[in-house]
Amino acid sequence: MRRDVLRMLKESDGPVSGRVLAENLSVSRTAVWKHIERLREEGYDIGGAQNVGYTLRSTPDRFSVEELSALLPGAFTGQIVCLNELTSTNDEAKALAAAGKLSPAGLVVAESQTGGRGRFGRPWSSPRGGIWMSVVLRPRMPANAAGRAALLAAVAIAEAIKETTGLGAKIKWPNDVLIRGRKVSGVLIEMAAELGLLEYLVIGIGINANFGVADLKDVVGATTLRDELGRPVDRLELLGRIVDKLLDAAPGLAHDFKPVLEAWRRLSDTIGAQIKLDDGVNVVSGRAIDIDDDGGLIVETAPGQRRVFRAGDIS
Ligand code: BT5
Repeated sequence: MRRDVLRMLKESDGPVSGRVLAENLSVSRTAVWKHIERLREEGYDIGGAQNVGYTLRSTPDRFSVEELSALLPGAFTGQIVCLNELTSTNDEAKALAAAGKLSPAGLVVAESQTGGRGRFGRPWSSPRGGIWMSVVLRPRMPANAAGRAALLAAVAIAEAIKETTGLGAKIKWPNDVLIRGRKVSGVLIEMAAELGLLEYLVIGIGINANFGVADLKDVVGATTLRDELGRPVDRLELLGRIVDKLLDAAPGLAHDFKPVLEAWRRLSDTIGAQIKLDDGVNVVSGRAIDIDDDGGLIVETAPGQRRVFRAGDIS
């Protein structure tokens, strides 16, 4: 019911009277007033009074199932987990997906993480004000195409940042998102498969949004959207755009990946650069030439000599 009150306030251009709300929702005006009071307690700035009409002036910078449900497509209805604090949204998403939940899709969001993870078990600093989320999708495709989801996620993040803030975000292979050369976002893909067929994908996304870089522990070379812009961003809008982009492109990961690859190349900070690549075994130097159809990095390690790398860190 509270969600319906909120939806009506959001959809209206001007004030909505208590009477209209009550009639539309088939409740008393007193009930409407109580819902408005609850929303105000939650941080919604709602102007007006019973006989003038209510106006939604601003929404709190906090994730809630109500807000997220109103924002996301129907596939997510009833499949959103939104918590104040969590060890890791990826861990929670994996546990739920493995138990058959979050189907056909799902979202786990936390205001902060106590055990956020990067790739290769590295820690991921996740203070309040960031966007720490895991999207569970179940596209029908061979498990070996799952790695492509990391490139898709990086493209979705970089494009959504550009659209919501105007900031020029670039991608560093394989899936770091940078602003002015500093890391603002990272992606951690996990999955489950059976007999070579993907069961579910967990797309873990971390974005440094509404906090300052000083809030990050033991991290160098990072930035945050608030630091870059000098003001907070609309985290909800950013999250919504990212999920939309993931949903649009995920079904095509196996057979229609060209548009994502092209977008990735356009946003790349890596192609053409002189790099050092650490693949966990060796460190090689060379020039990054391109990515292949699965997102492997093609590096010219010596004149006329090219190698493809599937994983690693570059500097
Ligand atoms: C990543 O790993 O960039 C993937 C990060 C994914 C985080 C999301 S948050 C939601 C979901 N739940 C999780 O538990 N994880 C996902 P990698 O490329 O390995 O980068 C890790 C390195 O980045 C660390 O070793 C630090 O040096 C640095 N780092 C840690 N926290 C950072 C932050 N908030 N911003 C920028 N860099 C950070």
